[in-house]
Amino acid sequence: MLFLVIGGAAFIWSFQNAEERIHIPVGSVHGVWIDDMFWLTMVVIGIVFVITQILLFYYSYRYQYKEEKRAYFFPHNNKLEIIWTMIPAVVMALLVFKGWKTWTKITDPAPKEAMVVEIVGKQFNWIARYPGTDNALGNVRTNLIDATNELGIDFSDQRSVDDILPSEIHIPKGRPILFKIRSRDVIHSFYLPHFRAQMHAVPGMPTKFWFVPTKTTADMATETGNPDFKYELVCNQICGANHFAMRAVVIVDEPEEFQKWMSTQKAFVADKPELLKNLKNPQGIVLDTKKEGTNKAAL
Ligand SMILES: [Cu+2]
Repeated sequence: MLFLVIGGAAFIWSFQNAEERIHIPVGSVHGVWIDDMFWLTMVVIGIVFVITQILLFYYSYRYQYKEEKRAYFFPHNNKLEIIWTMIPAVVMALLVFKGWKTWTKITDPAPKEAMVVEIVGKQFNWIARYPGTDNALGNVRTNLIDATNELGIDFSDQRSVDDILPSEIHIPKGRPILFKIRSRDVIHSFYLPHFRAQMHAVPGMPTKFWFVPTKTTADMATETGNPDFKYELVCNQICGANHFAMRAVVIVDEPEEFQKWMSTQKAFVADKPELLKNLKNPQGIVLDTKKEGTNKAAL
């Protein structure tokens, strides 16, 4: 019985102690669904766990060995077997079904109006690419990767000309954001705990994840009472010696703030016109550098 009491106390303590880590504030639409499922499962298995543990310890105490006691021979009971097989099977099936429905909804194709951001994991940081005004990301080819062109963007593709590689990752609140995820070297994992979003970044196999952020960084700072609050993008797959430092900050802005930030961002090639020397079909492209006549090679 002592074990039951000590074990029970440790069980409650472990929950209280981990409270802060279990209850991470949520900042996305589907994050609420995930949390609901998590807590539903937790409550169901928690109740079963507590009841079965109490019975387990109680019965082994109550029916411990005593000289004068004789064991009762009880080999089989079909009715009991059916009850304790069927009830857990049905409850589990319902939980799995709910999980499957929710996951299907989360992984549905992104809505057409979704904003696209490409995220590339590499040892040991994340690089973001925005499609620019044409809303289309240019092609990439691994053999084009070098010190300047870290993503191997193919600048013979017209769509790549206005691609932006900002130093910070900003996204607007209330709009679906489709992250197109790639890796340049090994398997990384794109993990945004506050948005309940995780997807592996696999070399040679593009993956994606879309969600709608519901709270700006400032909203979250107010909610958590932490003026320095930051949404984190971390690598959640051990990927090498500096895995622990593979982290970026995601800033969620009000839509107007986001537009303002976006308008200050320059195309990646704006100050690297030499990258455009292989550009095909350059008609219709307006570059800042054009005025200065530095991208003659492209024309
Ligand atoms: Cu990594």
